[in-house]
Parts: sequence; structure tokens; C-alpha cells
Amino acid sequence: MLLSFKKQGAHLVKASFSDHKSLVEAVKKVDVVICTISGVHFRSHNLLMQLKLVEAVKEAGNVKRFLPSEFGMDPSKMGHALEPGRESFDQKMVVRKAIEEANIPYTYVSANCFAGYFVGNLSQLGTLTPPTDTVYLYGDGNVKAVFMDEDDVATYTIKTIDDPRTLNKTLYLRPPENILSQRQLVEMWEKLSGATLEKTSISGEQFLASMNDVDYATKVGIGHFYHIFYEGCLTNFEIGKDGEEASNLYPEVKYTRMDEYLKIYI
Ligand code: GO6
Repeated sequence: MLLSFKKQGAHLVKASFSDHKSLVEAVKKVDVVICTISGVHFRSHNLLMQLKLVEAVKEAGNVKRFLPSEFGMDPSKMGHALEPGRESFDQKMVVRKAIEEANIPYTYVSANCFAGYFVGNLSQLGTLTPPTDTVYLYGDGNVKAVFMDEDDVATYTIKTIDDPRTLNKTLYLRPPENILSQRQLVEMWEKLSGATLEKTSISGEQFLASMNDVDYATKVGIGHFYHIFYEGCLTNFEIGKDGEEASNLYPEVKYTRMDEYLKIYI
């Protein structure tokens, strides 16, 4: 992946999290730092590494904008989140605190549901492709979520890095046509594929009870899906004065609609 970036003209710089000086030197070469370190694959190290990066950015002193690795739900709205999924929100808040205490200029990107994890599978857990017979609906399936093509997340992220309107703010990706309920997503797929799926509703209690007897990653997933599809945590608040909405700031971006995105699964 890194070499493919190089092919497209990116200048790769070597640095190591176990070598503070090398991090500072790397950071000194750039105006903007966008951190995309995974919380899934490096769960135990994500916090430590991001704090080391914040430390390097602070010492380097030249960075005009820092974007920590967030790109999901807004962690500042997840203080009530269920264990064990809440860990990543708590850690993101620790990183935010370090950034703000160091007076580093920042933008937080709340990208909501990456399509690869939430759309191709019609938001079914444990699979990444559409179900063929039965689709499980969370409750009545009518709670609104926000679905984003990952390339559009990148496009909006790059737009924001030198935009004074997003300095020290959260950029929420909520393009109006991608604010959809799970039921609307399923209907899009049925229309596209010509298939009719049997719909089985799962109650919130039933869904939470399924957290017993599953592996750690699934427990995390169940908690997150619960907040998104039962509670509506992505859409149950208005964007306040500390936030901006991406499609509103950048109307020129032709974001991918989810019926278009779903075509690859036919
Ligand atoms: C994505 C997932 C999909 C989990 C967020 C288990 C943090 C966020 C929308 O890593 O747990 O099957 O905001 O079996 O702030 C994972 C998590 C989704 C992907 C949710 C996420 C979303 C993390 C699964 C599964 C498709």
C-alpha cells in the first residue's frame, strides 16, 4: 500500500515510534499530520502511539493542523458507551485532551459508518457481503445512520486540512442523501439486485444478550452497532458551534450514494 502511494508521487519518510527523534524529524518536514493508525489492529498500542505522535508534533512546533485517528462516531458523545466497545472512545478522548493541552491546531473528523463495514453486508455483523435469504433488522430498522464511501472520507479529510472554517473543530460527514435507516439500505439493495429478503427484527434486549459467548471483536461490534442502530447515536444530535458538516462546507464534492456503492456486490 505504501509503495502504491509512492508510485502516485508520495514522498515516503522513515520514522519509528520507538525513536522519538526520528518522529520529530519526520513531523518537521510537513505542514499537516493526519494520523490513521488503526484502533482495531493495534488496540493496545494505538493510544500510546498517538500520544507519542502528539508529543513529537508539540516538540516540532511547525504543524499547522493535526488530525488524530478518529473517523467514526464522535467520541465526545459516547461517554455512556457500553464495555468493551467504549475503550476506543475513551482513548480518543485522551488523545484529544493531549492535543488541546499542547495547543496544537486540530480538526477531528467524525466519518460515521465506513461502507466496507456497514453497507455491503446491509449492516449484518460478521460478514462483508449481502445476505441472500434473511436480513436481520435492528428493531424496526428505522433509526437513521450515516454511511460513507471510504474514498469520500479521504476527499473530505483532505479538503479540511487548510480550511480555517474547520480549525479546532469537528468535521461531521453527514451528506443528506447518505443519512439512511437500515431499512432504506435493505430496500436499495432489493431494488438493485431484484432479490426480496426475509426480514427478521431483533429487539434491543435480544441483540445485547448476544454479547455473551462471542469473541472480543464481536462484543465490541455488538456494542457499537447497538449505539448506532437502536440509540441512533450518529444522528440524534444537532451539529453545534464546535462542528461543521462536510457536504455543507464542500458542496462541490460529488459524494457516492449508497445505491451506487452497492452495485459492486451484484
Ligand atoms: C467499526 C464491525 C463489523 C465489527 C465506528 C465486527 C469505531 C467507530 C461508526 O472494525 O465495532 O462485521 O463508528 O463482525 O467509532 C467494526 C467497528 C465494525 C469494524 C465497529 C467502528 C465504527 C469503530 C463486523 C464485525 C461486518
